[in-house]
Amino acid sequence: MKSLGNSVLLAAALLLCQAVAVPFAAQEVSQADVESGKALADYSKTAFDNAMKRLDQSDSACTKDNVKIRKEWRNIPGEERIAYRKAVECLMQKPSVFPDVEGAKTAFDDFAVLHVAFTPYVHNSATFLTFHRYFLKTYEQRLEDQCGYTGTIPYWEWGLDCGDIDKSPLFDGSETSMGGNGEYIANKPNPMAVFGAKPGTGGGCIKKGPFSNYTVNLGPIGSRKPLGYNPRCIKRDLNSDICARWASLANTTLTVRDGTDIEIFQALLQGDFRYKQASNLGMAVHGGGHYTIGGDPGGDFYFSPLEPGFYLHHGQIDRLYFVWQNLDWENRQGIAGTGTMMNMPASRNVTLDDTLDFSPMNPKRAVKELIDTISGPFCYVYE
Ligand SMILES: *[C@@H]1O[C@H](CO)[C@@H](O)[C@H](O)[C@H]1NC(C)=O
Ligand SMILES: *[C@@H]1O[C@H](CO)[C@@H](O)[C@H](O)[C@H]1NC(C)=O
Ligand SMILES: *[C@@H]1O[C@H](CO)[C@@H](O)[C@H](O)[C@H]1NC(C)=O
Ligand SMILES: [Cu+2]
Repeated sequence: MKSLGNSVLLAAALLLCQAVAVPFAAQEVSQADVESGKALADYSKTAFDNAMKRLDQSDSACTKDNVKIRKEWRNIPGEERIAYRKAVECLMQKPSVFPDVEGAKTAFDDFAVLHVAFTPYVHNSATFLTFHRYFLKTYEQRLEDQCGYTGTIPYWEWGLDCGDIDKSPLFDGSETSMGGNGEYIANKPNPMAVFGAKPGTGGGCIKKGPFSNYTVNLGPIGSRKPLGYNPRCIKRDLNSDICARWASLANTTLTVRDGTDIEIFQALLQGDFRYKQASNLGMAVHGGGHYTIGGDPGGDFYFSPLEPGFYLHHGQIDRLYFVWQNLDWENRQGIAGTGTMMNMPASRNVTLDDTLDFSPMNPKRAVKELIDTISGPFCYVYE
């Protein structure tokens, strides 16, 4: 129960905060701290602390005691990484909920079906961040409910691996990784040459270690029947050049720092060339992370959720959204944009009351329920 006295105190506290708060954009960071990742780590820490403070003050079911903490892959002990990988392998053995989709054989495949249906509406549009946030949550829930997984979805700080992606703890092929590179293929097509990128160091099937026995069932988008049953090996084409030029620590830091509002932030993340601030970013960090993995289905705009690394890459996108929001929570709960990719075909602005319908995989949710990671269907923060 709130007394008048408390309200007055609260008002005084708010006034005090306003008096001392420095507008976020005015904070200076040195070039050295941008490049080393220190500035990003500082943003991350501040956002975490701010979210925890909000948890202290909130009366929702999500509390400091039950909030889940999503972590970077290399900050997770080896046995927990193996548990995560095994839960994903388990999901690949569970039945699909889409009996009418010929190529959907497993509960893992279902995520591609969902993503493909939404792809033209949830990239370079108002719901890019909220859709993928709910998508990851749905995946995490499946791992828990169907495979007894007790951890959280990890994320992948791309910039830590741009020096040599083949040695990444995420993709080094060891038991504690999400599988290694594909076999080296010389003279393969290089779709990212349009961005000036060098070819990757793999390109063929993953021949040994985790996921070498995984069969990709659906896609690719260019096939005669993308949702048909098209079994094949998983291919990867790890690419340090793409990582260093589009997904470095500096690239990531500046995306967070220079995102003055949601419209610009999401444009910077995706290299949305309709905005002058993003017009020189090429594929930007979102594309950079995707094409650092590359291959099939990793490099497929529609079917990339069939690449197990997808969820760690998008974990990072969601983490950056969390960090950006919680650096200035009061001003960062909005959305911007329309309901179609690059507004083609032209459509109306999406509102917070519009919904994303994940049925039969998860209930329909209003966009406004998907803004905050510590309320509504969510209860997690990023460390
Ligand atoms: C892949 O399957 C073969 C044959 O069933 C098996 O011998 C091998 O250990 C499996 N490899 C992995 C990494 O699971
Ligand atoms: C990404 O960062 C690197 C340095 O880490 C820089 O050379 C490159 O220009 C940046 N790329 C973009 C698109 O800003
Ligand atoms: C749609 O949103 C943009 C800003 O994101 C705004 O400038 C424009 O006026 C809005 N259009 C309508 C019809 O509300
Ligand atoms: Cu997507």
